[in-house]
Amino acid sequence: MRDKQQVTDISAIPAGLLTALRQARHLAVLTGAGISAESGLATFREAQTGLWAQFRPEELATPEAFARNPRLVWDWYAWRREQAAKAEPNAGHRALVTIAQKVPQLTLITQNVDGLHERAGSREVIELHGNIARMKCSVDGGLVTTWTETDQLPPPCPRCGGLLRPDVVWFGEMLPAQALQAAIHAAETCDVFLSIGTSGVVEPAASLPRIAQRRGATVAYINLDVTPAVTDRRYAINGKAGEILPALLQGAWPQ
Ligand code: BV8
Repeated sequence: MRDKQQVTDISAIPAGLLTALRQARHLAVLTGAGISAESGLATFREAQTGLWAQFRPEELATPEAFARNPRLVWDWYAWRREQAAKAEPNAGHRALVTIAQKVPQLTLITQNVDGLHERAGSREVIELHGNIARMKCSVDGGLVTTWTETDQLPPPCPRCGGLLRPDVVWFGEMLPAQALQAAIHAAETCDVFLSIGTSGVVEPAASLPRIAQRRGATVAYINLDVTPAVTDRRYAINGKAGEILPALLQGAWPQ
């Protein structure tokens, strides 16, 4: 099986974490850009490439940037939409789909807007920051699925003529209340919390693992450069999500 070839040395996974996973009633997972890195999508921390190298994401992913230069922001998202559409889910995304079948309850929370978890087969994904493939009107806020292609970019909303924008949460904007509430509830009630491929900078998502830890859950950070501050029931595993997640799966639920 393709994914099996990517299983790294299972001994790298702490036994305590494998036991906690096997016994978990409710597993909560938070993912960041790192889980999509092996699908070829640049993370936020990496310098942007080509035309976009001159910009920092934090400068473009804001209402102010869109107000100042809607065409520039629209083109950036059009480029990212194209990248996401060309990308394929990787072994990390797929391992989470299988792990969801092994535990009584899995709540998958993502900061990513690339839609790769759903394309891998995950269901009921909590998209804290929206989805780059969806468009909404920047004036009435309603979703827009079809519009007349003209040379005017961003296109006008067919309802009110306002400029269309991606249905993502920009810096300084509130997260979708229902999604945030569901994510916080999962962090408060899970018995194991996995934080995967995120630098843990952006709030309020970054607080979720801490909420889980405060409630006594076992928490594991899986990241390329995670701080090794391991304490009781808090694990830090350095490595690629696309290799560690299949190893977790194999180690906790041996075939
Ligand atoms: C909010 C969608 C209430 C858009 C994103 C001043 C004014 C206003 C707000 C603030 C302020 N100061 C602070 C804030 C709060 C702000 C914030 O947190 N800012 C940060 C920069 C300090 N948050 C907000 O604004 C949020 N809203 O707070 O509302 C409010 C309202 C008004 C005023 C005050 C408060 C909204 C935040 C959502 C922003 N939108 N995305 C888009 O995508 O274009 S965030 C965006 O960046 C991503 O979605 C993601 O969440 C984040 C990037 O983080 P990561 O996913 O962690 O990615 P990153 O590249 O950082 O890290 C990747 C990691 O993976 C690395 O550690 C790497 O080592 C690792 N990795 C790499 N490869 C692999 C790997 N790991 C494993 N395997 C691999 N192969």
